[in-house]
Amino acid sequence: MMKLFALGVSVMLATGCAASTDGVDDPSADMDGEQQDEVVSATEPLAMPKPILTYLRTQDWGSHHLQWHTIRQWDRLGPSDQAWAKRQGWARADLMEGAKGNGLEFLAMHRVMIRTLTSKFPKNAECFNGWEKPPTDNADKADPATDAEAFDAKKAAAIDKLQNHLADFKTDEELGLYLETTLRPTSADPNARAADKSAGLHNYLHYRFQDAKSKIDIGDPSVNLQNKRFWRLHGWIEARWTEFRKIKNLSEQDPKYLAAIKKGEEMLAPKLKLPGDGTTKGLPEAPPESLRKFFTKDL
Ligand SMILES: [Cu+2]
Repeated sequence: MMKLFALGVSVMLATGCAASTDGVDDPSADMDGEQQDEVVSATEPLAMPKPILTYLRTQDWGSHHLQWHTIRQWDRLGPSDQAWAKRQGWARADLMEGAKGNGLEFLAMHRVMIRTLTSKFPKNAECFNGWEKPPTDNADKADPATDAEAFDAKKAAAIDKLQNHLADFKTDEELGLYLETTLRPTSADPNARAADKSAGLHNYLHYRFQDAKSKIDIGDPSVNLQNKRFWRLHGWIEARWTEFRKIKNLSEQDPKYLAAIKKGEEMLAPKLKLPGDGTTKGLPEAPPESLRKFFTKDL
């Protein structure tokens, strides 16, 4: 235990995306959780700074994030996963992943998370800057892939499009869906896919870096918010969206945009009364493995 503590202190002294004490204002936070954050900090090289881990845990963002994704996969879930979700008090979302409207909500929800965390933890703002460009080399020094196969050529073309041809997209929605997922569900087929195989870079990158050995696996929505690589990916997406809106001269006062941001904010507000004894203990039942292994190759 002493060792873990010492490690925690040495990490605390660093700045930037290393660690900070911003936002630590609740000395009564429960010890179990605190210890859990210390273990993650000390054993996971990609862990976000500890105050952020503590914030994510006490606000139960992991459960919210799992819920966000799960209820948008509803029509594709098997009966036992649906039953589990219902027992957590969850219900099918109006828009499934890949349906028209889900692209903007995907961008907006992640924007709300990034803006919330950077305003609460300004000294760690650089944790959310994101990649200049997603790494495509399997042996990348900072972000080696867990996938043995070389980077998919169609997804590499998507990176070029997103880095250099953003103006080709017409709307936030088109950009969001293209980035997020290959799913394009129809009423007849919840598993229908986009004809354009360069779509879905986001899900592909989650898949490519997933790591079953990690406690903060980027492939597991219930824990991946604790992972720096998650924010490298989503920081990059965020920057691409910002650039797109700049190129198109789109205002943050646009009602459709504002409504999407508001919806994201409402989702994150800790207003959900979770079954059990409050908002900080997570879900009443641990999520099944099938929902924690979320991302597929999506080619
Ligand atoms: Cu993601």
